[in-house]
Amino acid sequence: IKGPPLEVLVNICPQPPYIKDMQDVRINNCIFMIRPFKYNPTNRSREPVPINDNTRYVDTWDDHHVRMPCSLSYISKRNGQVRWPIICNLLSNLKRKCDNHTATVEDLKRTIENCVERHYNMDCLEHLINEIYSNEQRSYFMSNVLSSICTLALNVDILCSQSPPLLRIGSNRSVTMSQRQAASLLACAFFCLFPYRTGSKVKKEYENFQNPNFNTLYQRGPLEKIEKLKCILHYFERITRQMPNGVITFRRYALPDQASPKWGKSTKGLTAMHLTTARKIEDIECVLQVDFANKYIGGGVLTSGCVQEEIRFVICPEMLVSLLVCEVLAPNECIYLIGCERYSSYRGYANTFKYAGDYLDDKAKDNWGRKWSHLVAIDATYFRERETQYNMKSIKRELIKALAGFHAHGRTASGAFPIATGNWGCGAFNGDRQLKAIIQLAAASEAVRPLIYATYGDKNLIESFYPVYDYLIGQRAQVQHLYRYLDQYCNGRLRCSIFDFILRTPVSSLGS
Ligand code: AR6
Repeated sequence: IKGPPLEVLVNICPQPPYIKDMQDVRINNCIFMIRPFKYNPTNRSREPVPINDNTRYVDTWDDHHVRMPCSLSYISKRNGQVRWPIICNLLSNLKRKCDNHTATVEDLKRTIENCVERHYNMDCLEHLINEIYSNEQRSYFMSNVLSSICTLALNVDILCSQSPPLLRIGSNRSVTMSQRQAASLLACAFFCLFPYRTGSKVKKEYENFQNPNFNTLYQRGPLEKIEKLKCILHYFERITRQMPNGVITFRRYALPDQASPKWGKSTKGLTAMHLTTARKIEDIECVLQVDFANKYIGGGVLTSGCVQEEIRFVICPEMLVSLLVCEVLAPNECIYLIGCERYSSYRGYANTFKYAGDYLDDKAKDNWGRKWSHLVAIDATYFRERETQYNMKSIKRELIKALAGFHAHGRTASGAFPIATGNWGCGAFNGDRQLKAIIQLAAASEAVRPLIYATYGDKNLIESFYPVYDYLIGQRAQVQHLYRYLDQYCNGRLRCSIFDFILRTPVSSLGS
């Protein structure tokens, strides 16, 4: 296959993109849970500190912040008492048993149920620890690891020092926290402590949010759930051995109406593109990687889903914090997950997915201390009937969604590092691979960003896409022409693929 070699494109931006120092970011919409921090590669052990580390926990019990289990406003409906001292008591008891090497899975289950005052099925958790783990693994987990998870949850008020903001629809906000803060939030999710997010108790304000608590992951289900749980428990094991000291950011972005291009008039030329079958998106470095997302970020990661998004979130569990803070995505919105570390290796996919041991993530860090890992969550449309994707209303929706995700932020070229995507919307969401390829090529060209297209083993797609790209480049096609191809293809709904339609229709015959 012709085309520029992958390595050349990837090395367009070998350094993490330049970003302003934290104290220079004076935008209200950037919320920091840590004090201004500057990463210094010669002092790698320095760790960011919580924003209010000298004061007591600053609680905000409202519908723009995560309602935290440590809030004094969190009251038991059963007895009218503040819940946090009761939870602390339960977790401290469990921790004591862990430290004495006497804690059992039964103790863990009882602690969770008492903390949340409800009964859960936790067959999957029990099966993994009691039946699958070796004696050595079980005793290490039930003593060292579980004890540390208790400590992290018990100290969430000190470590986080304030309630994280919710990233609500249209808010264009970001939240930046240390990996340690993320770990303490995930420890609370491990014990299912976040209030009003589960089952019949979901508050109206959380209707459009995921449930970040792990109760559904513990519930009995297909075998791959156990493998996902192995990845998440492995994360806790890793951070118990050594707490990572970096920073992560979740950023919500809505493409403004005025930034939506007139696709049919855009004179932007086609972007540079490279196709690869062998590499997975997460293995392509120094790019903006695409998460084939659900509008509820994370999709089925804590239930039974096990495709691209879910796998990514379990091998990089800090991404699960997004379930806690992100409201459902609107059609013109995306979420960036920056700096999340990868902890697990895996093999297989969907029902063959398997945890495959530790993964050491040695990516460079930017000046905020975030790993050079940029993921953008964009949710394609689910087409129950495949036919419904061939109309311009659907296509415009997908173009806007892709452009929101691909949009280059900042004026410098370093904000426009390449995008690594692939069969977005074409697995669980039933899209047409060729149609999505043209849509994503149009959006990346409009955003003026190089494209690396990972076809995930689909050689046919590579062999058919490259000649189409070559044909278009040869005719100096622009974004407007891709748009017209899409329009005429859908209107004619010819009995051929869009690639065949393009190859038999010269750009000059498209009209204006
Ligand atoms: N790298 C590159 N390509 C991949 C990878 C990878 N690591 N993994 C899968 N593919 P899918 P969707 C290819 O079904 O259709 C989730 O539940 C592979 O060809 O994950 O957008 C979300 O939460 C696969 O068939 O994405 C949503 O609910 C194709 O990408 C929903 O699925 C599509 O992957 C999104 O479904």
